[in-house]
Amino acid sequence: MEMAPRLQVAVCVLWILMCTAGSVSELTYGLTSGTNGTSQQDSTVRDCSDLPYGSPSGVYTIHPDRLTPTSAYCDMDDGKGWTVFQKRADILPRQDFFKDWEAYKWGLGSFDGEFWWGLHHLWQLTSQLDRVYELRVDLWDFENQTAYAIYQKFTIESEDGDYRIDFGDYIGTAGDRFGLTYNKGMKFSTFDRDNEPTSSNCSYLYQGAWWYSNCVWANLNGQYKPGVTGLTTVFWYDWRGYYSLNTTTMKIRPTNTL
Ligand SMILES: [Ca+2]
Repeated sequence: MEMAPRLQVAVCVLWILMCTAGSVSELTYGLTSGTNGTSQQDSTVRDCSDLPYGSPSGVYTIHPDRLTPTSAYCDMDDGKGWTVFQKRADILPRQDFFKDWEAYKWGLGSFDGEFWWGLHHLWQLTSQLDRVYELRVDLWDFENQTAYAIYQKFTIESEDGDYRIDFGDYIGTAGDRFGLTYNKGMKFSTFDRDNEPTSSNCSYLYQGAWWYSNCVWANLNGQYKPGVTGLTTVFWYDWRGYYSLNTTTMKIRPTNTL
């Protein structure tokens, strides 16, 4: 009998924790958080690099504008605190990436599987005056080969600028004869928001969403089609041509913190 009130308190505390975690994941506009829940952080945590050293990789609540709690997947494996904004992987159920502007603005998918974090959050982070970000792209094929591309000074403009992309020097093994540099300075386009200069619709042609120009040599939000070679797949042309890749990630971290 003595245990009953304590048990009741424990259940209530657990219930409150579960409800809190639930409301956090609802703030992510279609993105669902990991099964391990979201780790709440205070507003000084703007991106994943602000997490305490030794924190495990996972989903955290960060504050890209120093105010708004936002769930993000943090890759802490190398201790540098990368904020991951794109992931494709051989995970079921398959996530549809052929989505509209609002989906790419606010995010799509699941932190447990494939996801796009959201252009709004990327703009919030990369427009901070006191932080300069580097972008790292990692690629895997189905033959256990991997390649990467790193770009310095990665920024995204606001929605008024259609999330125009800019970045500096490339280093890496994926190749950038075309790579992402082909699309440098371009606005983001989805099938319902054609912001690229061609007379056609690159998003429809390549079945994805990207900073298309005329049109693209790296289509990481394309259709996930293992074993297929073609324009609509998830490809990085300079590395494997139009081969549909196994896994891709895109992530950022500040290289200077004032
Ligand atoms: Ca067009």
